[in-house]
Amino acid sequence: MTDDLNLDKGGAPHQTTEQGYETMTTSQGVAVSDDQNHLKAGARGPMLMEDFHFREKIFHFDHERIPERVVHARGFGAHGYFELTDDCSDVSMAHIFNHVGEKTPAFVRFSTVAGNKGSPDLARDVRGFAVKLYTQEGNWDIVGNNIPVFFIQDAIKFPDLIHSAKQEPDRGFPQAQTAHDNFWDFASLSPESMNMIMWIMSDRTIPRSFRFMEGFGVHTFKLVNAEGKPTFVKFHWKPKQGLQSVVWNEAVKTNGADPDFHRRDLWDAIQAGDYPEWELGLQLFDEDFAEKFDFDVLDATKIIPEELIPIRKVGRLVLDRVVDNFFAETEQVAFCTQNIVPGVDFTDDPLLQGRNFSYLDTQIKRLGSPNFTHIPVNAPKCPFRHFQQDGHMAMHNPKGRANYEPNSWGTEEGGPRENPQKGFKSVPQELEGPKLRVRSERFADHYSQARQFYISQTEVEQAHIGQALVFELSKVETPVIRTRMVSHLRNIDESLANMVADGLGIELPDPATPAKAPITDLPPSEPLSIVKNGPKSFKGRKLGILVTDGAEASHFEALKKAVEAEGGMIELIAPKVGGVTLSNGKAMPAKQKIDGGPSVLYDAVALLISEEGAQKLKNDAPTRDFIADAFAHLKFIAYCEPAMAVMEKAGITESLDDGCVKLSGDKDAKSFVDKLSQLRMWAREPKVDVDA
Ligand code: HDE
Repeated sequence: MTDDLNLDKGGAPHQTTEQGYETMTTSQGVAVSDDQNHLKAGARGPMLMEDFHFREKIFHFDHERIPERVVHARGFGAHGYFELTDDCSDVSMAHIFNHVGEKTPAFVRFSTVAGNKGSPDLARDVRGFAVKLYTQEGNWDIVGNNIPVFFIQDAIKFPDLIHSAKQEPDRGFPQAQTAHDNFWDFASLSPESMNMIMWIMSDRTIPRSFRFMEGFGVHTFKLVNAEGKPTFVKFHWKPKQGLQSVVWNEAVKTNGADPDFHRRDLWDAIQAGDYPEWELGLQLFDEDFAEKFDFDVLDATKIIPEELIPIRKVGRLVLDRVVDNFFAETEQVAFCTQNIVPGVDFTDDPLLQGRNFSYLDTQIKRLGSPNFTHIPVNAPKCPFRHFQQDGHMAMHNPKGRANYEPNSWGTEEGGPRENPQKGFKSVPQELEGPKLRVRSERFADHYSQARQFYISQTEVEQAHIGQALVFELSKVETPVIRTRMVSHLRNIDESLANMVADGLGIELPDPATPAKAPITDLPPSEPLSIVKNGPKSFKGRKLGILVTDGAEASHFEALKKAVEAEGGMIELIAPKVGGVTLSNGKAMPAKQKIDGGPSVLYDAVALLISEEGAQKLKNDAPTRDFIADAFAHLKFIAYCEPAMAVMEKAGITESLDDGCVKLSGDKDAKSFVDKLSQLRMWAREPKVDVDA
């Protein structure tokens, strides 16, 4: 309850209970005497309607839910700030781009797209990356994703896309996944989605954490400087932590082990003071470049490779505060693409134009009133003044007589007026043309960039794309849809098409007929790969140490020291959550009991098991799974000699490789931790996966 609602705290006669608790009251402020029993006629009699406390409590509960977002329902938000590091007055007059070192408050909400509010975090899905910047000139929302392209080119197709991706309407499943007929039917009938299909089948859609993924504004926007000169821009958020994803089998198991894995990760990191940070990058270009570029810069299914337009890093976004209340902030935050400030402008991207309508409309439906801008998380932090009034739940109610203009009430009483000098102005633009429902010819090449994305990946990543396609299409029940999809892959990469056809056990179909030929061979682009843009250290990552009574204390100390020196964290997993006693008699509490802390929750693992511990655990299924999964998920594993007995039962001792480090001497822990920035032993993959 906020202080201003808790009126007259000091003077209220019923302020505290005899035990010193705050007194519970009704919403009207009347003290409650009994919150355990409703008012009845006799001890076993019926309820009396006059029980206003019961009625108020239950009616409020009945109304707790608001509609979840029609897309991006599951999300997690945090507060932080944006700080400009490079003056951008050459391209934008926005205050936020002109004051190096000034911190602008920000709220960021990460999300999945297709799943409902309660769906698991590790669904294979695009992640939303929506940023609200509370600038001194009004709120600016960059409502982006972790993928720089989109499925469709025109907003009119959005309801179809989303209907096809979400659960099928007759059966109400599957939840939070595209692995079903309707999605692949729509995608295979919409060749414009092919570039996006490559991106979503890559490991980008199974990020290890929100902290380890990029964000993109997707559309081309404009920046406008003080002379009114526009410059085209694409926005990029580059994580300082480096990129990292999980492998599919790990994602599936993480969803079972901890469906809140991503939100917990962000919460824990911020609470621990390990604030995630992204650099804001701008790709800036002019009309000339736009004219010469092979693709239309208004087409949101295309990127501009960083090799063509390098990224100018201009600022940093830091998330340093968790929310006080999930509903008030994360659930009620309302992002709108049309929220821009002077110095920023839209382009005619047909997807962006449609979004500018949709977001305001959806917030009114979801939050129930046009006064959603009065909710603290949505209200600007700069002064605001207008004549919009009344409506449900109006919180900011202007005083005085003037609620219209022009009026004769003078500057004191007459309220606000437009400001031609400082107000937002759209960049003047010549417009002409017939009224048409058409798609520009320049949007017609659907395959060249899909191919470019594919060939920019490492071999491992290419294999994952192939495997993801085989997995998803194997869930499709209608053979013609599978075949149609493979016919598109033939226009992207012949070896990929072969891999997928083989994985599905079907004949290679003829290539689909492209809307525009020929398909161009574009050069590979390094920033498109996750593996090539990984972290430089183990910072922000977690080593899970499976430990038993009697485990060698020196190994534990050495690992802890080496991991913490890298900025990483350790977490103990033990047979009992009460903890263990190490060889030196030191008692260590555990964070997890083994079956509640499977190895999927960690970036790397260590097995500090004593002889006695090994005897107890070697037939324990969760312990075996812990080890076998860590190995199968290509994780680095440190182990001590006695752990070998359990590792053998887990079936990994015959395949040990350089990613498995035995701890014997003093230096072993350090050399193990030195390897951890590689995150995975990719070379192991063919040994643990027949499809790799
Ligand atoms: Fe959204 N999108 N979208 N979208 N979108 C929504 O607004 C929409 C698109 C994105 O954390 C909705 O508040 C249309 C692209 C994010 O609260 C809705 C089109 C991109 C979020 C909506 C698109 C996005 C949304 C549902 C096609 C990446 C979550 C709830 C033209 C650049 C924001 C809501 C949050 C949410 C409409 C396409 C990102 C219905 C019509 C492209 C991150 O308004």
